[in-house]
Amino acid sequence: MKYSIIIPIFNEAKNIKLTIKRVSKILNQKKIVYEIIFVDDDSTDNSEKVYKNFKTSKTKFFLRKDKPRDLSRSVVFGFKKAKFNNLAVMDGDLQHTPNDLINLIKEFNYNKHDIVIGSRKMISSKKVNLNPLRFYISNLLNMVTNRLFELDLKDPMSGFFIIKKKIFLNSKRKLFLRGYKILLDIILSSRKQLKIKEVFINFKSRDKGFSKMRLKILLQLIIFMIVKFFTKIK
Ligand SMILES: Nc1nc2c(ncn2[C@@H]2O[C@H](COP(=O)(O)OP(=O)(O)OP(=O)(O)O)[C@@H](O)[C@H]2O)c(=O)[nH]1
Ligand SMILES: [Mg+2]
Repeated sequence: MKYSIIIPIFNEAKNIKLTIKRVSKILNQKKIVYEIIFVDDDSTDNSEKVYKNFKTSKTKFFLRKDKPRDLSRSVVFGFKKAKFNNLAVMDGDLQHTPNDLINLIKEFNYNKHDIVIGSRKMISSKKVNLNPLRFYISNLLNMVTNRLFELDLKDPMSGFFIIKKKIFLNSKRKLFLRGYKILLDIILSSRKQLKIKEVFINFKSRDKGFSKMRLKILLQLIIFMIVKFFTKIK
């Protein structure tokens, strides 16, 4: 199977080189047919210049100029540019490891899932490299999400997943399209019952660059959940 790997970035100049090198290396080793698509939300740190120094024949870079910048919209922008039918999404700050990408791909290749999620083991804040406050808020949100939407997912907020393009296309019209939770948005907007598999991943701490997580994103998520709850389609 062939994969389009979508990597949304905002001010990740310090991580682009290693991301291209590490992800490409393992995909080449495993003889996977792929393209890597960076969607840059008009970064202010020379990301595009850095990209040009390290690009390969299998990488692409798209600048998204729409304002305000938005992670979900960037991912969807990347989906629309993808040439393959299997869409993988991962962070561009090396928190998602190339080894885990291979594990997700293996699971996606050999079993007929609509979505495979790279899930963080949310058992202690240290294990998932989150500060205690973010860890507890994440856990609480996961619990509320599962309850509200009758799901049973360990990490419905993950930014690391693989999805069939047709599942995305199926949900497209109903997407909320704001904030960080594009995976949950797609799951809640899908018109069919989805076959979802979770694979545990190692979530590394961010070495370089800055987190873009803000209070605004949490508020967007709460509004998203309220809207989705009142427009539930199942
Ligand atoms: N295109 C685009 N990418 C974004 C935006 N916000 C974040 N990103 C990228 O999305 C990925 C995840 O964002 P992070 O800020 O690392 O979020 P996080 O991993 O939850 O937070 P940390 O653990 O603190 O790193 C990274 O590759 C970011 O560069 C955005 O508004 N637009
Ligand atoms: Mg990060």
